[in-house]
Amino acid sequence: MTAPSTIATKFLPAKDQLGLVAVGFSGGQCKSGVDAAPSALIESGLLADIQETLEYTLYHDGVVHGYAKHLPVPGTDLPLRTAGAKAPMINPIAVSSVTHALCDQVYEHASKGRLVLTLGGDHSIAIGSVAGTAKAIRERHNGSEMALVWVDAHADINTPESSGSGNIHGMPVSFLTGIARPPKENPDVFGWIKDEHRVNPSKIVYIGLRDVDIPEKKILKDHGIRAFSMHDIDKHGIGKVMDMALDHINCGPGQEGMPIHLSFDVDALDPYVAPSTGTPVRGGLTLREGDFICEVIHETGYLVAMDLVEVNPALSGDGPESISARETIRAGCSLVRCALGECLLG
Ligand SMILES: [Mn+2]
Repeated sequence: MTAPSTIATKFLPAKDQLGLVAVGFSGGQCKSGVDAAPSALIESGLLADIQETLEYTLYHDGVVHGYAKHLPVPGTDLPLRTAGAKAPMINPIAVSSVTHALCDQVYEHASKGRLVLTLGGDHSIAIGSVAGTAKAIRERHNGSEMALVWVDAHADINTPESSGSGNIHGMPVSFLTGIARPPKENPDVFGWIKDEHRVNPSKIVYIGLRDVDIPEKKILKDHGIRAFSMHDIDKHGIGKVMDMALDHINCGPGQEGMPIHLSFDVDALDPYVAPSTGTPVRGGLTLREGDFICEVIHETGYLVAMDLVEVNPALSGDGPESISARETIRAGCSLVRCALGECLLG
């Protein structure tokens, strides 16, 4: 048992108003099943915990969105080969239009001062959720930027040109920062992203990286983006890494603080605790390290939005599918509860 959080929020008018968007979308990558995650998370009792134990007022339309009316006619969303690309973008029109619709949904909650929880879906959906939060924060706080904490095994910062797979779930950070622009070959693809939706690369911090493509390493270096890999966590411990991460985004003790969007890919956790995910990488975060990241972000009082993505109940890792999925869903629910204020004592 736990009680509602006692942490005061700095960038939200009330600390107990939560908007939820459930996104059943898998088009940013090629494995089916990740679209079933929101239902699985909800069926396991996540919303009851949020409302009854953590005492949030929940704003949710009761729908796991499939975005049927936003999807292109089957057979028309052809792979988009951009000049110099190794691989064509897969499902470019679908991902662009679904993330645009999600941006509007998240904005709707965030503009009313609600904390927004987006349950994915694959990580391409963060293009919509982060964009919607960033726009609302700018409007509500006199043009203020927000910080983006990206917890992931991967950097997800390929451009359409650098990507080896063409899967857009490996590109969201490049579109959100403007490092990637709408492709000349079809400017409608992510043409809806404007400056008001974007995140400043200097306000991004990565945690948990361990599978970063060579072109992505160059992008991170060229743009001076702060990243804490598993090596850093091994060296300093997760406590010190979180101190350094918050310091970088001006959210440490004595600093002014800024709104934080937490985008948590369940594959940041070690496959031992979260096996049911599309691109597992060994050597990841323990469950406690993942929960700790979420607890620390909650304790700042600056959290304005969270994504939980890439839970895929249809994938089994090395174990029986049902057990793997159940453990991964449990881990995902724990991360969300910690970010929303669950603590071990009190
Ligand atoms: Mn990711």
